[in-house]
Amino acid sequence: MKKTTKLKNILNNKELNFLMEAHNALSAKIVSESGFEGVWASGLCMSASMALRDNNEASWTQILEVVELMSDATDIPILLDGDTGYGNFNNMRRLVKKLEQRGVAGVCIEDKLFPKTNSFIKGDCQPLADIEEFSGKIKAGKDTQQDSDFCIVARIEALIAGWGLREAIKRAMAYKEAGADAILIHSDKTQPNDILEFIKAWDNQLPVVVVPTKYYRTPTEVFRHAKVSLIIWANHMLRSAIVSMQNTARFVYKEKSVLNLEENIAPLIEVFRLQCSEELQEAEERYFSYNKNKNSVIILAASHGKELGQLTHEQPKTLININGKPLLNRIISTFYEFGIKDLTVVRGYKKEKISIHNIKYIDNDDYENTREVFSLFKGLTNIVGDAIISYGDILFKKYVINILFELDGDFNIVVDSSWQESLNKQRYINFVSCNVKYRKEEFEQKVFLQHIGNTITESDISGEWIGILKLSSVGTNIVKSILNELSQRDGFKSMRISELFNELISRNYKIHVAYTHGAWIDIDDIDDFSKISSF
Ligand code: SPV
Ligand code: MG
Repeated sequence: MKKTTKLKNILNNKELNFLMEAHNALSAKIVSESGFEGVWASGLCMSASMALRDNNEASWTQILEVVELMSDATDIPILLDGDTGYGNFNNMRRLVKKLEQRGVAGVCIEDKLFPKTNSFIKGDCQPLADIEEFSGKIKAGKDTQQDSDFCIVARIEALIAGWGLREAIKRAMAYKEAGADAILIHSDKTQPNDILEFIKAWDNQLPVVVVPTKYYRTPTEVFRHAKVSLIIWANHMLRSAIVSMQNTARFVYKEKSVLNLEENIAPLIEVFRLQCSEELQEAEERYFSYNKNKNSVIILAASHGKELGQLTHEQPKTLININGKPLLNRIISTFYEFGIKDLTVVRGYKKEKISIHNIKYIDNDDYENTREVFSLFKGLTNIVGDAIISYGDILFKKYVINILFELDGDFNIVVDSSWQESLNKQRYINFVSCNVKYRKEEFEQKVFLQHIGNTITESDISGEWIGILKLSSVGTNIVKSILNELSQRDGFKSMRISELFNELISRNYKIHVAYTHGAWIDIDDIDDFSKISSF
């Protein structure tokens, strides 16, 4: 049901109904959760919450922004205390238009002059609006509304201003004639007698709304019996918040600690609940691929990189400067772009030089006598789910990670089909042979690793492993248990990752391969720097 229809029903049904005051979206939500059928957006309380006076010191657009947020936060109708309509009939037209746009169900306007003063401050000195002028304002509002259920409540201040019952009835008749949906009859007396007299004389020609702020001792039954349509508790959320905040501030100021306060205030979890934080988390699962990426990354960066001579005297190879940015930072940035935040760097040589914020570190202090498998063994210690393992001395394009993600095996690697360039290099090259060589026409076929090493005959070479491996959580567990087993054997410290792959193959595990054609470089010697400009 539309909020406007709900408010119209509240005013017109035969029962006594209740609105509770709210002054911002949070209090409106709390009102709604407590079971109230509607919210009174109190002018007094909204301005007080801005530490402003109830004298139209807050601009009408500031009020509009508050009620818009209140409306966003709730499903129950909001009746805005629209003061005098913030001006003449023309201002009223604009107000109604804007309130409808923002999902506010109705507005109450009072027959005083702009700028108004709160009715409980020298109420009897306040001038009333001219009946004709105020009736025109009501009519202008009614003519403006697009939704026929939007309600305009006419508030009569005649009793407050000391003009008496006769004037109040006269005004009620005129406002009814102008199209008002209900009459709010206000009083600042501590007894409800004048209100009850009005109700009797008025005889429900339009629904009656009362605000028992001053005559609060009157039992609710009295109003029910008098056939009042709606009671507004006009300021009680704000007043209770004031006492609570004052107590908290005084207590903490005195104690210089929040220890003994904690159990008397809302837990943070309640704050998050009121903000619907959980809904955002669910939405992120649905819409935000950034958060779906649960991979951990291990970057193997323990090696010295002696081949680079001067460049690695003072820093590990992974920190060499590539176009103004250290190699390791470049690798990390690429993974960040995929939303992967859980990164572990295995450090070794000059480990103290590597300290990047938000990165986990594991140290392989035996880096002089060990190879990558040993670093991987250490790096995997705290990893439980999917993992990507990358060498710390390679530079690759984002595309490489994209194609790695397309593979869904337990063990997945990227192989460069343009391996010829590496053929005559003097260092160890991870040549691979696969079940299918890279050919565009066989794009669809699944590719698996058959063997990896630097002794494969040229005609059998399918490409070169680029130093990136992706494990599923199952794959992670398998690698961890195999490494545990192998760590007991001699030669474990000098084991290469290529040997680990061959071990997996010998145990009948399938290593899935994605081909790239370039898009990476291995920083192994000074020559490699010549290719860097393309990255
Ligand atoms: C308000 O809540 O702002 C009201 C009611 O207008 S009263 O303060 O009683 O005027
Ligand atoms: Mg008010």
